[in-house]
Amino acid sequence: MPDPLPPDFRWGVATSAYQIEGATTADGRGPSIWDTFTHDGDHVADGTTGDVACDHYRRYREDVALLADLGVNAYRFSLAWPRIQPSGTGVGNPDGLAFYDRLVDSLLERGIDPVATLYHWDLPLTLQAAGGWTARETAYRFADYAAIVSAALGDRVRLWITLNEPAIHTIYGHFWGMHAPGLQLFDDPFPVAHHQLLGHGLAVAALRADSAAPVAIANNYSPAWAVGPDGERGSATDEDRAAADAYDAFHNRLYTDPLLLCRYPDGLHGFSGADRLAGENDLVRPGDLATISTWLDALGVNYYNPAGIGAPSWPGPLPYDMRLIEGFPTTYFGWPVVPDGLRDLLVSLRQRYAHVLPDMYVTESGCSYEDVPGPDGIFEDEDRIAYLSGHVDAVRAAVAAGVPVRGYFVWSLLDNFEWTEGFTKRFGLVHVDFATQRRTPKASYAWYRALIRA
Ligand code: IFM
Repeated sequence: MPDPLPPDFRWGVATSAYQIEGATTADGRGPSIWDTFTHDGDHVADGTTGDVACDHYRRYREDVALLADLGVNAYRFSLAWPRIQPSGTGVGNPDGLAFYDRLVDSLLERGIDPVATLYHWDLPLTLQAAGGWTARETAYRFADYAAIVSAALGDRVRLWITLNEPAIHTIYGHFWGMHAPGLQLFDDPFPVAHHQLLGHGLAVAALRADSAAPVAIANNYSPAWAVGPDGERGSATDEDRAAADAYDAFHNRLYTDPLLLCRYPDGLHGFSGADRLAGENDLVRPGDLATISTWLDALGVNYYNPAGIGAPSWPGPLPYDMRLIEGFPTTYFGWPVVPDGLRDLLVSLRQRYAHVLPDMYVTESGCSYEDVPGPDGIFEDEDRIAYLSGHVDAVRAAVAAGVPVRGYFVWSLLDNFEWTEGFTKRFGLVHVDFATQRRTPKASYAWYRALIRA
């Protein structure tokens, strides 16, 4: 059977600035919310920070060589906003911009398309002090930042991603408070969501002022599976299914319907504060939805696993309970491995947004495993190979079913700083010894290289 993937399919890997760069005070970089969050309190499992991480800021040439050897034709990275605007406003910091200039040029020299994400959660601290994403002003500051980046790199970046996973940033960072900035806005998390989406829409226009490259967003999609208390779909009740619909509205549709359908989704009535998304008011102002739904070139899909959802068992702030899904192998994170979930997700996005769905990219797909080296020092990460192989097959199946997927990005090139898990969860195709910064490609790296070559 012929391969359904187009010949110009983008095979890539993805990273983000705070997770790999380190050098958090170098060359005028200002502090971000993740710098203070990791330094204050005990938010991170192993007590670590991203101060050094993979030291990519200084070792980027070595990492670009790894990319070239891997054979990817695209590399998704993020820019640290506080490197570009150390206090979140004003002119661009030349030294910060120069780093990304060098990175982009070295990628292009190796024939690798730079795919640049503007925001992967590292808000400049001064903007947080002014309200962060709870404040409408932050959306406008984000557009200013996008304009600076586009003017500097817009001639060479091949695909822009505005935001990474606004759902996770809202829910983990501003609802449960386990991510920076550590807020618990149980009564009304929706301004955080709305202002990120507004910032996205404003940034799309700002990017296009200086760049002809297509623009996308990378959303986290976690398909909602109604399951019974035993973790089986077969034992789900109508109440569990209603809870799953609420989860889907809150986690998935909230960040896609406004972009592609120019409206907020149904199904949010069980969430405190959601009435503010219905109609125009001091939060959703006239013209906001038109801005948010500014025409998009591509939709980025970050997929890891479906979410098991049941009816709420306690009167908490959410109208659903998270439940374990039974019957599937799990990663070291405990996440169920469900490759077919990716195919089903891509097909369902195609169905829901049939007439408006732009090109799609799987902008993140990956897994953490323990990755113990063999006696020869080789990391035979067969679990990761099986995981990735299944997910690539799922993409092939979706494309064969007519879904316009144009690329697949493995999360991640390197083991890196996994937020509240610190360095305890490894997602890389390349092992990093964080004491020595030695990089050692794992068996999955060789597997991915062979796949791309084939
Ligand atoms: O490491 C994260 C990344 O920053 C965002 N998407 C999920 C990854 C794995 O948890």
